[in-house]
Amino acid sequence: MTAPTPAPDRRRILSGIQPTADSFHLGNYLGAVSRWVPMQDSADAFYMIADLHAITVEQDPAVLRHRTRVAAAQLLAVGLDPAKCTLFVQSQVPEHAELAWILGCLTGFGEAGRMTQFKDKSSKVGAERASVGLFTYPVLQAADILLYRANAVPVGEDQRQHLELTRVLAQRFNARYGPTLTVPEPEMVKGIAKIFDLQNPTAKMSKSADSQAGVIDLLEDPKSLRKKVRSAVTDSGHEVAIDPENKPGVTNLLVIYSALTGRSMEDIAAQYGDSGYGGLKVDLAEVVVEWATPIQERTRAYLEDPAALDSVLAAGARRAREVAAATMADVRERTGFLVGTSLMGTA
Ligand code: ATP
Ligand code: LTN
Repeated sequence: MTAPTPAPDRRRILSGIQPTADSFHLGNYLGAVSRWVPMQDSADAFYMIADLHAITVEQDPAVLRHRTRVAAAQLLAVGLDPAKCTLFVQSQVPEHAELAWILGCLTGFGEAGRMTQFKDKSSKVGAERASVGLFTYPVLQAADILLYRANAVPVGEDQRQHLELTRVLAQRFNARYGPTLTVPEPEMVKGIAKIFDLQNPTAKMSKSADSQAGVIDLLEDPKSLRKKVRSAVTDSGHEVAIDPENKPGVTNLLVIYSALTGRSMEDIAAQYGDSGYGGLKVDLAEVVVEWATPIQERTRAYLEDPAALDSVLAAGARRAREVAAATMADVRERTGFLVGTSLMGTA
């Protein structure tokens, strides 16, 4: 397999997703991974399966290994092309953990404690059961980004605070040790659709929702997909219209319909008009099944040959390590560690 050869003037981007579910859901797809596909043509793109982040909460090793492969298979199935981008698994690049340690030593305790994702997640499990890894999660995320000297990080609004910390840590490192790390631009991907739960259309679709009845999984069987879409909670009245305030359920269905077909929401709303919600739901169910089916088939095909899948990931890790190792060589030297091949073994 040929490694992607980036043009020297192409900007570098990095993004990641955790392998923490048996399938991506529609929110992950529309809000994150589907956006990655066109960017592999316009940027030198690094896409990472964040398995180190996945162990910040309780986990099962066999499940993690399986989910890591399922995540990779889905990413390839939705259109990531290893000839165009670098797709890799975080733990296969040991430099992530090493840089995270160094950055952790530059992070204030209070600074880390102000991260809202940590506050949310630790309050769910309780302070005693929340791990130090969960606390330093954003520092590891900063390492992910800074190792590759990424210029931009395409993520949704929910990651803004982590990106801001990344910028602060890069600036702090550079101020203390000399210019070394690239400060990434806080590029929130505009218009990233926030997809809401089909049963509770004011809450975001999430794998950690109490009930999965309103969560559409990419790898779900067609019968269940149809049932979930057809039984989506809609609003009072019967007119199909774009109205996030008063008709959040119907509007969410229009957002999904539009995103999966490329048709405008206005056009779809006009088609169904006052013929009631039923027709919209029946048709959207078919749109969802048609979207999921080919991706499921490709995902299954990748999973049938784990050795081939692993070798795609190994090639991605080799390419990622080349870049990461170069950054770490600079970082080690700047930080004041003894450097030189005789001391570093064969790495
Ligand atoms: P949790 O809610 O348990 O934290 P999640 O289901 O939101 O998990 P993440 O792994 O946190 O999934 O998110 C992966 C990516 O998918 C992130 O970039 C996030 O912005 C995006 N994403 C998640 N849910 C949605 C959603 N409902 N709409 C749009 N984007 C989403
Ligand atoms: N925290 C991110 C996943 C993630 C990431 C990254 C995203 C880990 N490392 C580096 C962008 C860049 C999430 O939960 N969406």
